[in-house]
Amino acid sequence: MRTIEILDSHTAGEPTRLVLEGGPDLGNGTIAERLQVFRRDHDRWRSAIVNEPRGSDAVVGALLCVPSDASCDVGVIFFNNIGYLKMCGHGTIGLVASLAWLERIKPGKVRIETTVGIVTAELLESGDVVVANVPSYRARKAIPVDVPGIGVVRGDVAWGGNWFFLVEEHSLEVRLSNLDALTSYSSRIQQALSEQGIRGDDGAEIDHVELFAAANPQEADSRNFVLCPGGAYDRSPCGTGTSAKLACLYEDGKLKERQEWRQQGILGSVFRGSVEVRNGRIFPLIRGSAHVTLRGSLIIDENDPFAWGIR
Ligand code: PYC
Repeated sequence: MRTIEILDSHTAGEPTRLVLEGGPDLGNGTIAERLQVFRRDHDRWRSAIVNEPRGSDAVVGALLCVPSDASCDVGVIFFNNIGYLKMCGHGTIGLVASLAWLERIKPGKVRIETTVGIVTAELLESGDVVVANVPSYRARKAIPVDVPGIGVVRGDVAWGGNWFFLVEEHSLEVRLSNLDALTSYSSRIQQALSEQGIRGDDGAEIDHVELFAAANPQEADSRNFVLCPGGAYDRSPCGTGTSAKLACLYEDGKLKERQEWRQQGILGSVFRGSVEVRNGRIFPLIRGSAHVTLRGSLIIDENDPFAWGIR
């Protein structure tokens, strides 16, 4: 019998399950190296933590780690129903809000070692969290992809800590009641990108698809739907997706440095974003809030046929 100590939260509706204790032993390498160990030797832990019967396709796991970089306060590895996320914006907001809830941190800055570099977050007195993400950029603009059953769809390939295909022009209504159509459309785009070898700069799969629509200007500057790897949609406006969007807007001259951009997600919740430019690199800032929903222990009983999750 094993127990895993967890703290659940949601950020703008999107769940994060923070693993505090009892997770797999990944050694003392860098967080990027520990991710390789997690994937190679302990993947069943990922499934046990986020998948049914204890979780759901929407849950993003965040394994809290001792950082290898002495300048950092914590390390984290993000994962989901089918694999590992390179970075996660909503999950970082959830992590910081959870550490605050546990009284492990006070308002101020937190340096976080992630698998794609160091991310700084600031816990504000209000409880909001501002994530200073990894540098983000657009790799290719208006790439056509021939999607079976749909036709040619054009989108930008951009990095915001994960790889995204950002689509402005499509025929779908971006609202919650249209979820099935949005999911099917985005899944077909994702599959076509993969089959046609359209990839991120480092040859990595473009595993997130983001569709945009106009928002009510009193609420936001844009509305999105984001399909995550594994088929679940992001309940939040997606921190890394908003970062990719901010980089594209800045590169198009549609957003100035430090100008606020309000990105609304499919549930109506909003992240406030902006960019800072240093040495020609675009650093997105994403502001949001998270709420703790559950503290508990997951129990892994080897006699349980679904002890390691339903995969
Ligand atoms: O907020 O970056 C994010 C994210 C990625 C996948 C789910 N949420």
